[in-house]
Amino acid sequence: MGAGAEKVALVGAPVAQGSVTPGACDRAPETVRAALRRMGTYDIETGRDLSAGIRDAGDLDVAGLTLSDGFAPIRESLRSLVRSHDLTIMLGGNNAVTRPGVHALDADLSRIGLITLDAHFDMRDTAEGLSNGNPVQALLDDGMPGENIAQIGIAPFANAKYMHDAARAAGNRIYTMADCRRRGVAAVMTESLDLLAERCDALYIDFDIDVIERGLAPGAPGARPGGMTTDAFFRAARIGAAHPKVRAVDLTEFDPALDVSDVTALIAARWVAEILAGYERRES
Ligand SMILES: [Mn+2]
Repeated sequence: MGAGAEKVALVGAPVAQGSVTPGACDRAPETVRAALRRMGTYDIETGRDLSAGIRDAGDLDVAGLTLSDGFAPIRESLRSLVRSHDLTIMLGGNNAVTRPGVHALDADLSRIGLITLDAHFDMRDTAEGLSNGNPVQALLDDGMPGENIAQIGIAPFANAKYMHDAARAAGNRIYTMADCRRRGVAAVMTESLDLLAERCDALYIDFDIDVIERGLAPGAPGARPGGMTTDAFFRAARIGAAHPKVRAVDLTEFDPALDVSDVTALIAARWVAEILAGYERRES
């Protein structure tokens, strides 16, 4: 996409190990890059061409590693990108990449905020081992305060009660999909950013693509009917990336092997464009 100063970094984290349902999320970065080549740069909403350059740092060499062994390499690589860029975009990979991604912002998690757009709490019991089903629980175990976490788009009949109880007990701010529909995703996103920015020095946003309505995102194996519209997902991306405290974002759980007619690949590519458009709002 656009040329210019490289204030935004992009990196692939092709992690498929540790998925509760095995799949091919490790193919997402290459698939999203191919879809990005089909995207224009002119944003008719703003009348501007995207001008922020992206430094593509390639893919991390983590595909063959367990989640435990991949933790430090992802954290360290992300950390160096975060230090040298205003905003770093990580393409998963499954949702397990979010834990090392958050750690990359600061060793002290007490001043880091996390917003998830996800149908799931991702709070499966970590005693059963790390998986793409428990990065949020793992972060709480790591010492992240629940008050620093906002979870947007949680779906009914897709999470166990013990996860809901644990999220509430930890102090996570929870917005169900019904909350999103009633209030609008944009309002919920803005409220989450404002609340977390008050308590935190830097913010991380995890966009699990399974928050989107399943009928609209066939390449999201965890998606369910009744999910977020694609339009709302894009709007949330643009609003999130515009916030100056947001230092890293990820897109997870896209399995290209399940995609139909490149629908989900094109959602992921448009998400990258929306992140850039949001980032450019910071400067104007
Ligand atoms: Mn997830």
